[in-house]
Amino acid sequence: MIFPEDFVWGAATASYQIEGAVKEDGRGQSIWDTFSHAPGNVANGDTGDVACDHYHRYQDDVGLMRELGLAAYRFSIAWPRIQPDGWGSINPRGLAFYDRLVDALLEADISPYVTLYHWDLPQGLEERGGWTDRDTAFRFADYAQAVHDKLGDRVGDWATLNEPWVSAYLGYGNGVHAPGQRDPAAAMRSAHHLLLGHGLAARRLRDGGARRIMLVVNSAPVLTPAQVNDPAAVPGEADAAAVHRIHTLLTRQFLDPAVNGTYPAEVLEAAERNGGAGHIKDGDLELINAPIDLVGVNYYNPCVVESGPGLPADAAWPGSEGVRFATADAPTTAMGWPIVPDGLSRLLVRLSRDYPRVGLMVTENGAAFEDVVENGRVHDADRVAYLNGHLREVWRAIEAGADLRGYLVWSLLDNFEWAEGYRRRFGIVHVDFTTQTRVLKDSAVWYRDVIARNGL
Ligand code: NCW
Repeated sequence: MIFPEDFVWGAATASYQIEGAVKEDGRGQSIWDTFSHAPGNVANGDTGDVACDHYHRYQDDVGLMRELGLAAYRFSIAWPRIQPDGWGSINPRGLAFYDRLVDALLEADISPYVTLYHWDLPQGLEERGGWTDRDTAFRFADYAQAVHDKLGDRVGDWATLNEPWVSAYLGYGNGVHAPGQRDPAAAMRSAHHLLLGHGLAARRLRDGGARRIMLVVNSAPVLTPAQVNDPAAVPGEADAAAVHRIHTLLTRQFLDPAVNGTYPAEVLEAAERNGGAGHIKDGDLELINAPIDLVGVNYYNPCVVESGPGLPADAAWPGSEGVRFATADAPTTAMGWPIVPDGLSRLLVRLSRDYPRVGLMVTENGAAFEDVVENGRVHDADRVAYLNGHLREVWRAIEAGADLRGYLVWSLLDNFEWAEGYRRRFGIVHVDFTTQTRVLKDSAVWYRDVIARNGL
């Protein structure tokens, strides 16, 4: 299986998950500093204070990327390094770090893919309401422009937000992520303000001459339990309605406004039932609908649902009344996430058909497993099998006509896995968090060969 000649191979990380150095060079506090330091929020009380110490070791880490032959590296910028409180003057020492990183990547012939927001909101903005407050969207656009002004001469590929569904619904809905609020109305408001921030920022990036702009979503095929193992299974009417509803809340809620400038009726209805839709102002959809080039797809597993008559909405899913979240009959990763590789091809083909105006890129795919270091090696056969299985499906999706430009593995390094702390390892490179030693896992060596061959 050989991939198209210009197919982009790479890896991804995020600032709070790898950088550490949380008090250095004028960095302000983020909601994840606050959240991880409050007892009970993160497994083992882990925090991102040190993480992979990438802030100090970025040159060695770029060396690893070069060794693997990556063509692209997707990283995120920590907003509180650039504007410690989230607004006002720019902190040049914070920007300088990313300036050095970009130069090191270009020197290694690796294209930088910059994500502007991967969940580390400045705490100062959270104190003014965070994403529940409309003003945050405008502050985000200012920040995006400041970063583009500095890096835009060397960075062509820009992502505004990573997984706005997660920011809104885990951050403000079920409280599993920072800032830990549990309020469906706040979550729905946040989702809209995240979208508004995306649109406003996308326009500033475009005006500044950005080459490619994308929005990254945690999309997934929504399937009944029967459809997981049998793509041809036809659900009954009630189950089909549950599937449609969750697909709308997970994917259409974000891509319909961003790509087509419309909100699905079900989303507006859900907002009406959860605090009202007054936060959606006239003209917002036009702003959100700023032209983008690509949708970034982070895929890990399908979302499995069926009809659940009389069930209340799940805390992370306002509007999901009458839906039961089910389990897939499939093996799972260490996160407990089911492994369903052909979910990826089903998803990509559908998104390409539903949103023909944009290209697609797999901006994250990968898995956590219980890795063991033996004589300085990590034989992560399960991760190799996961990646191999999913890459086959990427190839199948391209064959089926999906407009897919590249694939980025999550993640380059083992890192701070949010509420799971350091106990869940997604890296293709093992990190010993006591010594900061990096070791290529078997999956990294395997991936290097895939890249070199441009295929499987
Ligand atoms: S937790 C999560 N992740 C992992 C994280 O390390 C990365 O930063 C994220 O972009 C791996 O990839 C993403 N995502 C949250 C998934 C929540 C799924 C909730 C159900 C939706 C169907």
